[in-house]
Amino acid sequence: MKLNSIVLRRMQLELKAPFQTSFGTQVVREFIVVEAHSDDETGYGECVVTSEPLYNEETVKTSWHIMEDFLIPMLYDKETIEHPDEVSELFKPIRRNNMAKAALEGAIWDLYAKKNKMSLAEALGGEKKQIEVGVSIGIQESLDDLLKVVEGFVLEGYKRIKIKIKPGTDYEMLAGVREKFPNIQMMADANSAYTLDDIDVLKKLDKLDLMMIEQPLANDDIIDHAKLQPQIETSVCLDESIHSFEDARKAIELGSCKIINIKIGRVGGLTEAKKIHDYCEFKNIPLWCGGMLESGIGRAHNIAITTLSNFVLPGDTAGSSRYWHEDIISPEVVATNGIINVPEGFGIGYQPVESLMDKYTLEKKEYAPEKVKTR
Ligand code: OSB
Ligand code: MG
Repeated sequence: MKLNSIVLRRMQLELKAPFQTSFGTQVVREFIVVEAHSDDETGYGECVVTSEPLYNEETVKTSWHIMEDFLIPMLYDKETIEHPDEVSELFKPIRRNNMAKAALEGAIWDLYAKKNKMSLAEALGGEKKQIEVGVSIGIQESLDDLLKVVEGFVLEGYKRIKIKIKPGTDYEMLAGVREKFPNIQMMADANSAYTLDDIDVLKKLDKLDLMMIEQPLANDDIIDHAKLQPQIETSVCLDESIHSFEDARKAIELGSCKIINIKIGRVGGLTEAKKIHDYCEFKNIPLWCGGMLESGIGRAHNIAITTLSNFVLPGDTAGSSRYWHEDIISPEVVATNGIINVPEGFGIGYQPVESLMDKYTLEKKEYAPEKVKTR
């Protein structure tokens, strides 16, 4: 594959409703779209980074800088790319900055699949034709509000709900939902808001028949999680703590979790995600695909990776309408009864709509191998 140019677009979509987690509230979603142009095809990737460094250390500005000044020149250093697995090798000298790396790699994966007339799912080795998804619900003002939101998604057909918690907004809220929805598949996500000193409340959650608790302890921890897991019945799932295959291997060896949530951006791309997938399958660690409030482009990548066999738990990749008044792809992602049909077209299988892309673009810059054009 020969790249003619790479285009970065800083974009912004307004969320239908503010999304509150233990680390902050998102009202609008600012992100970056990557276009990888060859002679005949364009591959699309999404940088799932946020405006502020609250989920991880990257921001929209830092990831643009890392792509512009380091990663894009590295891509052009190579005469041609035969397979997208080469991209993560190329990027290896650059430490971390995983969301920046994943965005460029994702665009190359899409381009590769299109050139080879395969769906991205097929190119990754995924076989599922349908995937199961749930919905992630932010922290609400009151139990009444929470019950209304949950009921709305249940009526839309979602079978699995994840509820964000933080100290003070945890047991009572979850117990209230459990009472009204005795049979629903329910789980909680703390986004690192607790410490081992909170063991009493974490133990109390065992009464609620949760599928799992996601990232209860520090974002950079695997030691305390290994101390916590044997003390509670609920499965611990790691999100923030897992940035690589090596992180996954160490967490599993230590017994820090029984489940892992994979986010393509957090682990630096689809190649690394696949590597973690294969290892977790071998180790009998169930996986699911996490979300970062993606636009349709990132959403399509999530759907593709979820077709791999060890993504056995419903993920956070809900339909477009759960997030946006209008998405930037055609068709939009639709979840019916918590099921998404995997698209069969080449590459990501959804077409970014040029006019909608432009409508939500705040800034656009083209990087050609020889010259750089700016709008
Ligand atoms: O922890 O999974 C998380 C959104 C932004 C940052 C972190 C997280 C989330 C979600 C939403 O839970 C998942 C989604 O619906 O895309
Ligand atoms: Mg999470």
